[in-house]
Amino acid sequence: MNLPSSMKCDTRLILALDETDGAKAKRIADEVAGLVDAIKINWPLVLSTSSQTITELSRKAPVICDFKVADIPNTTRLIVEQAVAKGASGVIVHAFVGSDSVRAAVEASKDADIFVVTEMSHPGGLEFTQPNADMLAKVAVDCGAAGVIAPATRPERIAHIRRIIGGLKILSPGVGAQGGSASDALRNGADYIIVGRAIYGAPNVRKAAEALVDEARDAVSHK
Ligand code: NUP
Repeated sequence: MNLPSSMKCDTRLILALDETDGAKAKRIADEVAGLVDAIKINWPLVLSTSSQTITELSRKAPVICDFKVADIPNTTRLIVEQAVAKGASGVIVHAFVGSDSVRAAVEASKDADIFVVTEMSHPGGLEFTQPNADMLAKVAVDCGAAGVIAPATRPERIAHIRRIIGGLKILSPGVGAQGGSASDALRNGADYIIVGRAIYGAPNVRKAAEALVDEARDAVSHK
């Protein structure tokens, strides 16, 4: 069993840095560093630069690797070990592959956090992930994950998943470009909002992040 997440929870904002221009990605990370609790990176940035980006960004903010690992336990362990060795504070994994793989991720993560995808935020998330979200959330609990990913596009589903996972963290993507609202996600039980295009695609990146931090602060104080 892992210890509870040690991720800071100051602004409740996690930047999804899916910018594929490496230099631009670093500039954006510098601009928002003090405004985010973590930076989440995904395959687009890692593939367009290198895994060294994990290390470089981890000097600016805690890095969550959204690798959505979905593999046998041994391969899962190897991926999580490599991400953590590069400086990741968290790794996102799928649970539909089975609890043995999620358990392998948690064991390999040491002090880092494992976050399990439950219901996905896009329309296709209704096809397979929504009907199985309860089971996926339960795997997160049973395997000692630090938290789950749940959709800001369907805030009522965040509240539902909260009832299954108790005190685990909820990280919620889908705010902005996918149509979800930061306030609704947080009021329905998300601990963090994950926001990508609405920040890195904004004309003024810092202002966009600040507006979300303000909205999050209000939402949490009026919960
Ligand atoms: O269900 C999920 N939805 C989702 O958008 C699970 C995710 N991990 N994500 C990720 O969150 C997605 O891959 C992207 O990196 C980010 C959302 O970005 P944006 O829609 O705010 O630009």
